[in-house]
Amino acid sequence: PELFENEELSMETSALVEDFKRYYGVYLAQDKGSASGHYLFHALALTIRDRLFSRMKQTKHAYAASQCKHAYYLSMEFLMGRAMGNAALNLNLNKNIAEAMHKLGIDFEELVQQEHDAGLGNGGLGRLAACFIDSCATLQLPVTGYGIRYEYGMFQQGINNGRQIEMPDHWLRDGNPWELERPEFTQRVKFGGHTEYQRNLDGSLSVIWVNTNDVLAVPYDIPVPGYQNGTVNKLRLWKSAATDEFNLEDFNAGSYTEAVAAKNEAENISMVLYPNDASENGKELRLRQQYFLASASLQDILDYWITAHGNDFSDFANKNCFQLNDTHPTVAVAELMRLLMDEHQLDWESAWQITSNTMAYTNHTLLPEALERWPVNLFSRLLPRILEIIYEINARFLSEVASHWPGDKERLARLSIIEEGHQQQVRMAHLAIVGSFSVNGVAALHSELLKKGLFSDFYALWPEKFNNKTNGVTQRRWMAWCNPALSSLISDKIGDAWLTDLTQLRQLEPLATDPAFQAQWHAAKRANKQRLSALVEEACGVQFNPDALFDIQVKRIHEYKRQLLNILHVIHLYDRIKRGDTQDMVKRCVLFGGKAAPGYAMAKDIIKLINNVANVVNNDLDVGDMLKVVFLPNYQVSAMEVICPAADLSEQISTAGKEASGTGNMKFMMNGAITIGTLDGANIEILEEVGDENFFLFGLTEQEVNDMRHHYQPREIIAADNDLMRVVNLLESGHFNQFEPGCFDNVINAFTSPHDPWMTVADFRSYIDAQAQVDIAYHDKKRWLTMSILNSANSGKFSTDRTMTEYNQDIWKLPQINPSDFA
Ligand code: DL6
Repeated sequence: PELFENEELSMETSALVEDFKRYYGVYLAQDKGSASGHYLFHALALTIRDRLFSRMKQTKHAYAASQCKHAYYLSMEFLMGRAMGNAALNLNLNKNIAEAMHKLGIDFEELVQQEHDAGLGNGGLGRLAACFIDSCATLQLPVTGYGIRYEYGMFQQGINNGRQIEMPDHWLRDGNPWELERPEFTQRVKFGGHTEYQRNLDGSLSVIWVNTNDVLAVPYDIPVPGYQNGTVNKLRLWKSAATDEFNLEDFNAGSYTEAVAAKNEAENISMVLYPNDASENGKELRLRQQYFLASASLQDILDYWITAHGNDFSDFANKNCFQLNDTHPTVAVAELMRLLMDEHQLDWESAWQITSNTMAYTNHTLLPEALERWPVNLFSRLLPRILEIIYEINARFLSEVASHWPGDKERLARLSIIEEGHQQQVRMAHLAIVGSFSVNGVAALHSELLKKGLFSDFYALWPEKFNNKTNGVTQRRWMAWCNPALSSLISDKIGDAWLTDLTQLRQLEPLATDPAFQAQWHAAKRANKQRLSALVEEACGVQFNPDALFDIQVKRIHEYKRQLLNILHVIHLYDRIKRGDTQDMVKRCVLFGGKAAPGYAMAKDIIKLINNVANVVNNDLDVGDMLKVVFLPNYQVSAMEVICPAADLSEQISTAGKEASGTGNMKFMMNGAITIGTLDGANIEILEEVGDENFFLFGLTEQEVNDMRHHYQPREIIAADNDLMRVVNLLESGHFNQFEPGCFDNVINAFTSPHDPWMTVADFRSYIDAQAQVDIAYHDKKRWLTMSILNSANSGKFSTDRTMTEYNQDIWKLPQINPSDFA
């Protein structure tokens, strides 16, 4: 229905209305009366998309006209979430769209909810990539993202009898209105076969890689809008496809169907995202995906170069830079060498000069189980030419090491790209460091630990390569879009410059104790808590009281992140309530969310434990609303958009030295949650920014963790701590698993073992004490509100605008390009 017929609409709004009607009625062929959410969403998405693509074209022309340097962010994951709200905000069309939809009797906010999350990532690393490209577009930096267009993203998580179940996420089933297929830029990626020498006309030898099984890489472009600045950058995602060449032998032998079926192998490459965030799984398909991404992207970039410069690569390294998001795309080092030498006839030295001056590597983890190694025999079967090049890179590198440390055989073995052993392996991190001019960690502590520990030999050799780039998040999505209540309050007080300069939030500091401002802050927070309560009630059937403390831990489920420590605290609170010891205790609603890797049994047991404890606590009449606990299923980007604005307490409780940075910690801080955390990852920098009195610090330091490891006796600690003893007794008595005896034995054995790497028991007492301090602080509403405002006010450092500015100043060195200067 066209309501408000007489209302005067702006030109922009009228144009939106007209475009929407055309898409809905003509392109999608829908009738007025049959409004379905699906078609309404698509009609609006296409309307917005037109505006994105026209700016994307202008941006591309500006980059081409300026002949500027360009950076490429190569990542196996881009965890984009939903696009519509962000696009509307960044195009400055929020109000117009809401008006246009209102005119048509449609609720814009409801339409936004129709969108399926683009879950092309596991967690922090993938979401970081999404925040990075948002900030690059906002800073008007010529940066393109390259990734894989997985048919199935991160699995959908269900909970059945307390246990995680995984369901496929066919996010493309209803179509993706934000992408544009670009078949004209299709690339060919080689696999298998063998290499041969070929004599050139000038008598020199070159290598050819023959008899390969090729796969096509078809690009799909997704617009990445900057914040209200006319720039729209590009994310190019590759889909794999079979070549049309049938295996002729099969075909002629009458095996037509087998020949056609071979298509599957090609199409499988981009079929599914591997759902492991902190462990490598060594599957051949994963290596195929990595090479597919690296090869297709580099060929695309070289084609673009050649269009403008022919085969003259002399200026290539001055005009291009590749940022490798962890080791996942690191095979790009060898692939660029191959393309330059085998396809474009450069000699080794020239190709190496270019490669080692254009590649930059970011490390995201110290966990040994996440460090990628590939068996040499797999490489030799799948990528024989690439293995030859890696061997040559290694030989030259080791001779440099040998001249630096003459006679030091052990160091040679430690540094080698090839790990010896009963099965030789390619160490991808070593390839990345050798091939890159920059190596960075993602928080100050993490970068220090890389230099001191994991990469200390490399640091001794090339100290100048190492640097730190503390992570961030984009405040456009993680405040402006997801927390309109707080954002408009802030903008009313200090203006809206914080949207592109988050340090402006510091102006809130003097207001932190202002009673009127505190009241408004509280009202915004409470409305957000009500919104989250509705979500929790719908998903879990549990009522959260918006006046209770919202205590939240959402992130991947992993032992090092210690959801276990949190649930032990919950059991402790439950035990206190049952004993009538509720002095100084505040009402708490504890929310957990996150996915476990499907093969990670312990993480899945921890989910089960959380659900069983929740079940007991929530149904105990003695507990009432003193304590509520939920495990929110299927945690994803769009869920975090409701969760982080509503949090009071942010749980960042990893074992010190294990969390590289964390980025959820930053989202919570920005939105006024107070952190309870260890001295780990970026928590340390959060603490520095906000000060001791506005942070609940607990736990061993990284050094203390390592010292204690040698004489760790958790059973003795338990015996000496009455509260902990009671918690463990409750667990061991089967109180939370009366009908499933023994089902938590593995969990109990793990955290009570002297070999527990995560040292949960060691930090229990200081965690419980810090939580008691939380209760005291929350009792004092004014104090809590002051802390909350100061957290937000001091979160300026944690914008990816700052992070990207640092990458650009220290690594990429790109100019800022404003498309309107080239119009
Ligand atoms: O840098 C982004 C993110 C960090 O914030 C997390 O602390 C870290 O655990 C995560 N790393 C991974 C590991 N993946 N690999 N390899 O996801 O990166």
